[in-house]
Amino acid sequence: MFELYHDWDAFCCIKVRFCLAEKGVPWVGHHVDLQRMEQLKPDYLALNPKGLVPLVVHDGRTLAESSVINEYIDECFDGPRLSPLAPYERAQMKIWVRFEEEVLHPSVRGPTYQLMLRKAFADMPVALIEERIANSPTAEKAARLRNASRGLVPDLAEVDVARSAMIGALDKMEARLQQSRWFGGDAFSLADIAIAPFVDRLEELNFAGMWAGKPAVTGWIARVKDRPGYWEALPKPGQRIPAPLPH
Ligand SMILES: N[C@@H](CCC(=O)N[C@@H](CS)C(=O)NCC(=O)O)C(=O)O
Repeated sequence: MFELYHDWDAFCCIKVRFCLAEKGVPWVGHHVDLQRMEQLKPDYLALNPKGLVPLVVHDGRTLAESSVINEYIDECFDGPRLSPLAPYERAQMKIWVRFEEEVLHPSVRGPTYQLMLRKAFADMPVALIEERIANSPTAEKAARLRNASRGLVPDLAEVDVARSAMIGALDKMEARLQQSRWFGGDAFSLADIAIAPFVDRLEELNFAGMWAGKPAVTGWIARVKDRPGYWEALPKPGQRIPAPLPH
């Protein structure tokens, strides 16, 4: 049995669900509601002391880190290969997965907290917020959550810094996709799976206009959206974080 601890509208969880859908792997889900800071409940921290989703339990063993999880899924299960065999293409795939980890996912974190989770946390009782934050494994996480749970006034400077990083990232993606149909080369791979949730989050943040004038990125997005697995991975109505605050 393949168990996934996840939240529906979390970047790294969409990434793992997209991989599972592409491979056709059945899974059982356990919802960890980030809008209620459930990643900081003691029973979840016992499974993943970092207090992050996703987390997998397979054959009784746990595994964290979405990119590692996706490689594991690709290797463990039948279904279409999601990693090129040719060494150079395989290396390219890894470079673009790393780009997602180092650039894309960090760039959405600020706006997600400032514009989306801030709104969600506004409905949480202060005592519950403090109870959860007290369990935070790092001071950085505690500070981020406390900042985002204090009122409905976002830190737009943080959003602007992120916006610049996103524009720079989309320029790099455009250059790569001018040369290559998919991020890893000729074939769809784990790199495309890793980067696809970035598109979804930008759409949720109402930043979709950022790829106007980027035909190669626009074409790649259309090809990703042609895949049923992408739609299977996305949250369904009612599973989304509320629409962002004005910005
Ligand atoms: N490098 C980790 C990052 C995991 C991560 O940051 N997960 C987010 C959701 S996409 C999370 O759990 N956020 C809750 C928090 O930071 O407290 C991975 O790829 O799995």
